[in-house]
Amino acid sequence: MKIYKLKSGILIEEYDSFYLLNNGNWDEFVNDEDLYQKSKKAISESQKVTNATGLLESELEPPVQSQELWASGVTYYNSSLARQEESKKSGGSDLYARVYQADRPELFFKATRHRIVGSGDAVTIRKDSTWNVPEPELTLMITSTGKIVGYTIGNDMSSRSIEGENPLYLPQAKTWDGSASIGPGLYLDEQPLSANHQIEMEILRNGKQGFFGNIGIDQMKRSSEELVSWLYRECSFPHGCLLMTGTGIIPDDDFTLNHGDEIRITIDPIGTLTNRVK
Ligand code: DO4
Ligand code: MG
Repeated sequence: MKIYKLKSGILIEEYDSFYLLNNGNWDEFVNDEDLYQKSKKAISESQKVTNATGLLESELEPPVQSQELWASGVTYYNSSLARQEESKKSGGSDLYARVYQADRPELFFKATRHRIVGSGDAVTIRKDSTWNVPEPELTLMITSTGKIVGYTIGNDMSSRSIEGENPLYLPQAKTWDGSASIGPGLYLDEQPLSANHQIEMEILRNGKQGFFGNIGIDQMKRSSEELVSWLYRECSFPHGCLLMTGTGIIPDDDFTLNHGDEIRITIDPIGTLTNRVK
């Protein structure tokens, strides 16, 4: 089952049928340990709609309201290697090798709703950055009690030139207006998402494939539950929280995003997150 945040309410998808919960409040709705059952029940109180494609095209918003978006770093071997290489000149290489092995993961604050865009919207690149990449990441919806109740797709847009200059520039390499994209909706199931799924990313440049990469979620060094338990150690999240789980797809060093590129990230069964670079 999937739920989508629309301007006019919440759209629920089950077995290719769509139901609109008018005026559903996102914060109240999603911060629920039984979100799957609650959404199933909400179908009976909703209107069945036949114009779901039109609604999703004109009204879709990212699946976030008052939740903070956090991100995990260096959770895949590829990410650790790429960052060690990138930070050689700054003398920071060793930090990335160590955090990959350490008990405590790298977790950083990414954005609030204001800096997040949804599927179909444009992401941005910083004007003061020369090396820019998308980072396709499985993203968790977690309740205020710390339970993972849904999954979405995230793009942790990153400036590798700023990050490589000095690891202390991480907040500037990661956070600016339009630096995060999540969506299209939340995937809900009774069971946790199996690690057998693949994350795929395709980048279209002038209509042609400019990059393709994929990775199995089972290549992640840490479990989602482990990342959540560290994040919730000393932070409370009254409305729940979203957490990106890190990237394992790293384009070659000579690749940088261009204005006009289209980024498509797919995780079956969650869907596809599509963004143009403004
Ligand atoms: O420390 C750098 C950020 C790492 C990151 O965002 C990732 O591995 O996905
Ligand atoms: Mg990342």
